[in-house]
Amino acid sequence: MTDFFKGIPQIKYEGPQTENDFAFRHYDAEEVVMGKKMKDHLRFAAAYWHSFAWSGGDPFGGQTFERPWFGDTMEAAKLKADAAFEMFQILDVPYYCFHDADVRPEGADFAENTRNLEEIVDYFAEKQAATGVKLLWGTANLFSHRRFMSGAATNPDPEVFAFSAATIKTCIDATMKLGGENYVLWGGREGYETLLNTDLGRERKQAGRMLQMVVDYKHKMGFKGAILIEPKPQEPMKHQYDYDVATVYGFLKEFGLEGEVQMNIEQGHAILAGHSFEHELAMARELGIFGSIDMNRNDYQSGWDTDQFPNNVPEMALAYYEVLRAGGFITGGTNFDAKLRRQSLDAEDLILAHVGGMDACAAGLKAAAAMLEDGKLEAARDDRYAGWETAEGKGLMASDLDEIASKVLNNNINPAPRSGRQERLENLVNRYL
Ligand code: XUL
Ligand code: CO
Repeated sequence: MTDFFKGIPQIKYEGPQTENDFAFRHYDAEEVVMGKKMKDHLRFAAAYWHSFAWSGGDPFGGQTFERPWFGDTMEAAKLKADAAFEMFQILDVPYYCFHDADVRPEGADFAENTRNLEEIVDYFAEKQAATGVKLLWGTANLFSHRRFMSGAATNPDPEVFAFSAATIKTCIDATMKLGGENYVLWGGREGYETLLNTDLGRERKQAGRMLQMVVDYKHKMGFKGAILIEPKPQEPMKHQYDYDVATVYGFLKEFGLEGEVQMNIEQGHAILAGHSFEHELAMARELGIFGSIDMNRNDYQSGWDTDQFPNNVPEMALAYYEVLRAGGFITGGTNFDAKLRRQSLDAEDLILAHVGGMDACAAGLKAAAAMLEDGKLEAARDDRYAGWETAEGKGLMASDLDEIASKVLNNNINPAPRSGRQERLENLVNRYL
């Protein structure tokens, strides 16, 4: 037991009318929505890196947070784990996610990194057994250490490729040992700063080969979870190879990995790519590669990946609408890849950030479920495409240009434009919020 969260109560559902800051207004874990408990729809996870490893720095200033577990020793890593599992329990989040570098002290070399990771994984296994908290996904941090400054899989130095491959192996092993339900790859430095020094073709092939090795290892080890790629268009590199869902799909096809790898889609990354979150979710669904989500929000003025906690219910509603249309999560979940603002120093800030985020997601989910169950939005969509369900519409797809040209001429086809009814549909959506 640490005393970091001393005085903070267990967070419970009290309903929208409560005046208690330390309570859920919308997230009632046991409430059934569309035939499933809310906790099973949302499958919340807390992110170790933002909540327990980040020290509050920004490009203009260093650490603002003072945490008793800061320090690069095994003792500190265990204290950090104690506090982390206390937070998971206060919030009753069923899952957590971590990178190797968030949870273990940095070693002098690969062997020491591995020993440190194994020691902390054993500690996590005990904590999971004692609390019932589970691992949604594990991943390797192949972007913070200076050895990765020019990439991990895409590095010009084959020794860095080797170090990265070996590290991924240890992180898949750790994920499996902890019963993790997914393994995530975010290509933090897999991109480039300038074409003047970059062999783009070679780097993409290296990334493809690494991913094939990951998939092969998954099968060799009998890992039942999903391998997930998390697309992001820029930051840290000026050009990232995993730009967005559609780009990653092309990459998977090129390397014969479609059907093997799914997407972990992050709200803020979608915005950086010039998309909406719901666009990326819908695209993944249509391509059959929807897996999991990283939930957060960006600051729309700064245009940067600010990783704030989500608080915009209308945005959440449209996102969960697409999640529900995709059939919901199977191995995936809602991971809060979100961090406090650097002035939010207190333990209670960490708790209240999650409470607000969980409530916004729950309110969004309920609105999304109501929209779907009501069916008005889908009926309007069906109506818009109804022509394609007629014999003539279906026939077009099997025709050629000659046949179609004769048909247009003979039947004097002269289409009249129809309203897209956007405002009417926007008004409809607002009725559920
Ligand atoms: C970075 C980011 C990562 C991944 C995991 O923007 O989202 O935290 O989620 O490496
Ligand atoms: Co993320």
